[in-house]
Amino acid sequence: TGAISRHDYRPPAWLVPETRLVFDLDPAATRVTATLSVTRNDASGDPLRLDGAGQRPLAVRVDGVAIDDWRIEGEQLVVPLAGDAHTIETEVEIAPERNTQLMGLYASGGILCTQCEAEGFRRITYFPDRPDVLSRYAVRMVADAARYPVLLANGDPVAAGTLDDGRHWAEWNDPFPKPSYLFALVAGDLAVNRGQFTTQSGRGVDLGIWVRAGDVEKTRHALHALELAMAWDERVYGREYDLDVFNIVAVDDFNFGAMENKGLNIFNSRYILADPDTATDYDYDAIAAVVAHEYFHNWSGNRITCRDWFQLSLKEGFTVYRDQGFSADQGSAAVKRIEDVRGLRAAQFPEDAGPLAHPVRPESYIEIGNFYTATIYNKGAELIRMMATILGPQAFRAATDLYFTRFDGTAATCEDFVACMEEASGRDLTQFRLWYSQAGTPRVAASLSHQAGDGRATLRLAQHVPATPGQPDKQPMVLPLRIRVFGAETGRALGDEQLVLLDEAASTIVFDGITERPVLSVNRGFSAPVIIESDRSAADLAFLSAHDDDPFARYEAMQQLMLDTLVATTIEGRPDNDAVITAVANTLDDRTLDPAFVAEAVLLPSEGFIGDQLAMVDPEAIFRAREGLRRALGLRLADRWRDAYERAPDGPYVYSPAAKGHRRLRSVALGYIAASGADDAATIAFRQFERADNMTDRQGALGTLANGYSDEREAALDIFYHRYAGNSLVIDKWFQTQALSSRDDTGRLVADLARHPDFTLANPNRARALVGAFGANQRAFNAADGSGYRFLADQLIALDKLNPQTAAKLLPPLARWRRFDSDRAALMRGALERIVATPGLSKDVFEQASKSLG
Ligand code: BAL
Ligand code: ZN
Repeated sequence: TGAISRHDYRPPAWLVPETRLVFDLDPAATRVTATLSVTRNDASGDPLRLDGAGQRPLAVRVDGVAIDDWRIEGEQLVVPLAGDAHTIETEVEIAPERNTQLMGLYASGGILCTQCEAEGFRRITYFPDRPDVLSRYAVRMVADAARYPVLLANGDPVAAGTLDDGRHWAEWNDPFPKPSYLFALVAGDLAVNRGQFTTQSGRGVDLGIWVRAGDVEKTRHALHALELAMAWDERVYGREYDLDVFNIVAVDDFNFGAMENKGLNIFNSRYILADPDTATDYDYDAIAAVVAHEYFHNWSGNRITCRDWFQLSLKEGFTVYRDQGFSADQGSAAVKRIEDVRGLRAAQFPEDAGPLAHPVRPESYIEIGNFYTATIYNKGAELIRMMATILGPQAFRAATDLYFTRFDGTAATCEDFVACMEEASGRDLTQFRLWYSQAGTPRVAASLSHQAGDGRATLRLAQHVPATPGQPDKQPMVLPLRIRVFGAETGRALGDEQLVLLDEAASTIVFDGITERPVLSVNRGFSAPVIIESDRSAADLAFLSAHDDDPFARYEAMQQLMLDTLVATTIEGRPDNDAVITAVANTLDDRTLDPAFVAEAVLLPSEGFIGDQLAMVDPEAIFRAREGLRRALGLRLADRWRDAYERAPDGPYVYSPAAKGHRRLRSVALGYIAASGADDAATIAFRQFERADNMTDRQGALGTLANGYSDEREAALDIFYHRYAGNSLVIDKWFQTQALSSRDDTGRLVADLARHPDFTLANPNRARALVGAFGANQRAFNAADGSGYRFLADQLIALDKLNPQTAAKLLPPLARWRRFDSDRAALMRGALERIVATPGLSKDVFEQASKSLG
């Protein structure tokens, strides 16, 4: 299969202390000359092996002399070398304009740019393309001055000039040794929004965000976020920026959200460009989070990188944890936590429960591009969060200081990070390490009983980690559970919150002085990424949703109440919605609550999350149950929704936590008004659509209309499309909104949209907006006739020929076949088998499809 195993790691036979690259840039034929100083790193006597992909060497020189005893093995250039230190020079020619994979050097809308993580650098030049080979780079770019007036690379600019033939050149040096995956260059006709940042030690840094000339106004939010992030990292982690310049470039065609190349971040334009007319509050938040994330990588990723790709979560999990902390500090920490947990449950829990489950530190891979997953990123962040909880803030900060100091300038491992946590805190994390090696979401049974006579309560906890592929038997993990008990009669807390470390299969905790019936609040703040199975009644959950002092726990109690109700309705078909309706009414009536919190708390769990609770997913029954509850809530609380809808203050758009919360609640209320079937719902939504001075309200209204069958729906989609023609990020929203629609005919409409002149698989954002969103539409995708599966397979096979990495990311919805009835399962397997049998399939898609078939 070509799988690579973690245990096969060997240090590199050769190091490359210095790298000089000369690029003669041209979209059709770019000449790359690479001069590497190489030094032997072991006693093996091995030849020098340089990774390549797709190119042939035009010349190979050793110490300035052309040689011809090199050979190609697989895709590697093998150069036999006597002695311990040499200079190797290679020349290759590549064609950026024909690079549809968007890995290596490619063209996006007339801009030449790079993406090298994980293994794109080998598509540019021959190099030991592995993260533990750190090199100092000097880069010279030569390009047509009119087409590519701006030339950027990593580090600091050192020289520039013009040539007689209409071309110009620029040289950049990066003084910090880095792995090849952090290499970047950009050449294009770009305009800049400049900023200045003074670091805590008083050094000035020139900031620049580079975009097409017409987009400069849309970079203000991103630049502001960058300045906030730089200050935050100094304040919270003591991390200061280290170069004289920090540049960000936005391009339209990008596989990831963004990339943390040293000193030259390259971004998917969707995570840079924003103004109120084209970007939602969600987009604004995401831009700030991603700008911060990439910036934070300068320390957690670049100054300290990964020894090998099995350690990917070392930088990604930690950096997500850091960006989550940053975002929490910009507004409501409680709402941020709710959003993050919702995301974890939407993406990571299903991954951990299916055939693509893998540990946070995987044991093997075929294509590393498939491991940029919710497990590596988001579960990885939860691991860091648990260690921070166990250590407490001071010891955690001491531990991160130790980590940054000790491993600066090196390629480190997850083990190195955990060892720093232990050393700085004096705690033994031996058992905690299982979180890195065991896949699967632990399930925790929690049951509280009351011995009224002796004023005691007994909490019984038991954990179970389900089997996952290749891991049939699991050990008990260390689960940090924040727990508190409340009195059902008085509503008061009965004692302080406790941090319980459940590290055995089962454990009992006794609470004394419990004089009234106790109600259990457990896993507060989602202190451990687990599934709680408790026997709490609907009444107790409703009680917690009104009385718990931990906002996350309040939200969670409401979610559990809704989930229990929806699961029962799905299975039995006889809804008993009263407890949910009362709890939602109480939440809407509590004017002390933050509207942003209320909006989250009253939202029903997604169809996907309901399905995850069931042994067998019945997408139609889930949809009916959920729509039934939405309608009941809409009808029974009709006045309250109208009140919540009207309550939001009017006035011009402001991006602030308070204004955001009002808009969010308004949009949720509109959804319930529509769900009630009210005659005027489409009129209200259309009025909001037309009058909105911002994309949040406009798209909120469009989403509500798109779920229905009104004339206003067609009018709004049409107006929206024409208003934003040519703005690809907004047209993505147009596609996505329709792909997520709950209409009965969404499958057919999506198939039509795939033939729309504006649809293209060549742009990853567009592919994700239609095909990716459709795969997340549980009911439409799982149509009983298999049309959704066929559609996804067709698109995926077509996309694989252009861009395997993005194609493979669309596959996971097909991996859920074991959870469905035998007819659907057979249809899904049929789609997977057709994919696997496709001639010329990439290893990216092969790995995902073959593992999914299991
Ligand atoms: N390193 C790939 C993009 C990111 O996680 O920042
Ligand atoms: Zn990252």
